[in-house]
Amino acid sequence: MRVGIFLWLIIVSTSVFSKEHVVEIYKKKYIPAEITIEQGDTVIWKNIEKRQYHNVWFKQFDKEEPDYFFPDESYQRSFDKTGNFPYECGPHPRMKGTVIVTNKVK
Ligand SMILES: [Cu+2]
Repeated sequence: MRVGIFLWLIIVSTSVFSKEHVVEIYKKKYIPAEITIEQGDTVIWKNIEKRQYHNVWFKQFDKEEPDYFFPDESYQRSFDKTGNFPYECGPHPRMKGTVIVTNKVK
């Protein structure tokens, strides 16, 4: 019984404390290009261009290129494992970024 409550508290607190981070896409750049987050956090990429579409392609996760998203649209992904995760834009391979996922501070 006590263990059940304890586990429930852990689950609730990790979901409350997981954060969302925004990366803007403007003039064919990810801003910021490098972002450090904690395990369980979510990154939201927002396309704030005038008319240019992009995508966010983690080649180690996605064999197929993800769909493009257009101005005022966004794309998001959560990260459960620690590590450095580089990504790029399929149609613009010079656009590159990295998500660094660190251990959750207890
Ligand atoms: Cu692009």
